[in-house]
Amino acid sequence: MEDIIASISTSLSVGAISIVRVSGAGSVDLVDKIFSNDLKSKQSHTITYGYIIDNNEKIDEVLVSVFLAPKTYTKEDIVEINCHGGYATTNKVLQLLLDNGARLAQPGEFTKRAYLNGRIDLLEAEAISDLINSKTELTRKMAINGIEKKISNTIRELRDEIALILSNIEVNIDYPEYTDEVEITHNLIKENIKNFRNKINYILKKSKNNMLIKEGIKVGIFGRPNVGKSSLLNRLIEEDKAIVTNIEGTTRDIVEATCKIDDIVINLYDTAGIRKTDDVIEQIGVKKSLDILNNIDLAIIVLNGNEKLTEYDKELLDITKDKIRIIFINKDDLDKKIDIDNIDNIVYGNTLTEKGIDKLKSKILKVFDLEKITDEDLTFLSSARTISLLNKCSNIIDKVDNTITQDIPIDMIEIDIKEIWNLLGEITGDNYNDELIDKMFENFCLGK
Ligand SMILES: Nc1nc2c(ncn2[C@@H]2O[C@H](COP(=O)(O)OP(=O)(O)OP(=O)(O)O)[C@@H](O)[C@H]2O)c(=O)[nH]1
Ligand SMILES: [Mg+2]
Repeated sequence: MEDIIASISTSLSVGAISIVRVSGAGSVDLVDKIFSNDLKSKQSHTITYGYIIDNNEKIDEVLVSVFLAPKTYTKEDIVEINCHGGYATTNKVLQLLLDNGARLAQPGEFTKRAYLNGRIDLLEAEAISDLINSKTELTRKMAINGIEKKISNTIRELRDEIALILSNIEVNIDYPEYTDEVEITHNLIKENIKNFRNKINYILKKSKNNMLIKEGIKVGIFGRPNVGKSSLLNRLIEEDKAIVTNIEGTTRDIVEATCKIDDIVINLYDTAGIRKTDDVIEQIGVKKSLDILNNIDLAIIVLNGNEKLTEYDKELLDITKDKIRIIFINKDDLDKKIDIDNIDNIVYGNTLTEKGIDKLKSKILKVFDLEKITDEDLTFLSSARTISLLNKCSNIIDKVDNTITQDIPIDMIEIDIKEIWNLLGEITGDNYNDELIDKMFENFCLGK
């Protein structure tokens, strides 16, 4: 039998109320030992008023909720003590529970039990953590969709489709003597795999977008010295954070800042102007700029519209040609001297009058297809763990689709299809290994 766990579920600070939560068979008896009133006779989902007592000393005046298994958060008996907020009282109540036989819960252990006891799946568990951590309306909506099983349902539907394909393959293998049957199922499997491939790639694209919404879009600002990178950062965040001067090489270290565009968090990185330099500090800055180029979702390349393209500009355009990027041609308040065409995603503007800044903001959302986000858009995966599993599924199904069009015997793809079934099961947590579960719940907050 599982032991009884206890933890402070509210954040430990001075406040009106703190909640200390206890879960496991025997929780009611345990709390009863330190409570002034009788708890054992209480019905499930009721609240009782009384005192927490330690050797006849009144510790706190509290309200105690009793929730009996199985209709509880963990599917076990749960008792919640609503005590007065603050360090001394809350810690004392917790200490008394530990002295009387409870064990201090690990981070996320209540939710882990909810999962292991079959009340929620791993996607719902992740959504609970996301809801607690959400900082915008969009991420809150996404998380509540997860708790409502919308994301789990999407993945389970995929898994059902794979099960159907698998059973058709097995029919095909088991009855090869019925050639008609083989022909029919072979075509059917081909068609099913095509549909599945389209669906999984659509879900993957939407999921990657959800991850951007959840984590924020990482945007690096690059360009040679003095083109106006720091000025642009300041305009985007509407604050004079980065130092701006007319001296080339002003920015040496990466300047990080955040802003929001339509409730989507944008993590900005202003970088040192890229050029060859003898200045050692600036050299390090230039190296950092190039390093960060590999760790961002979007590059904004700033060019000076008042000058002809230089070798450095051309080099930067070349090294970023395969990246998702927007070219911001700055200083269009001055005469236009730049000669650039045949390049996508150009925005003209200047940081003095802020012309083009709104256009740039819309473009940032547009390149990721995030201009109009519907409620349906927020019903996909959003964590690195699940997206990497879905990515694997997508790679396998691409391979299978290519194989099957070459009329290779159908049993050759059975192993691959089974692998997809397993991977989808890992996403929901229907398949799991202990190490993964331990790792996942470690990141939860205490008391959840
Ligand atoms: N006319 C005009 N001047 C600008 C504009 N944007 C920036 N500047 C000026 O250009 C100079 C350089 O601006 P910064 O923002 O420091 O340029 P930077 O690209 O960050 O430069 P480094 O940090 O040295 O790489 C400053 O004197 C700015 O006032 C603009 O849109 N129009
Ligand atoms: Mg700068």
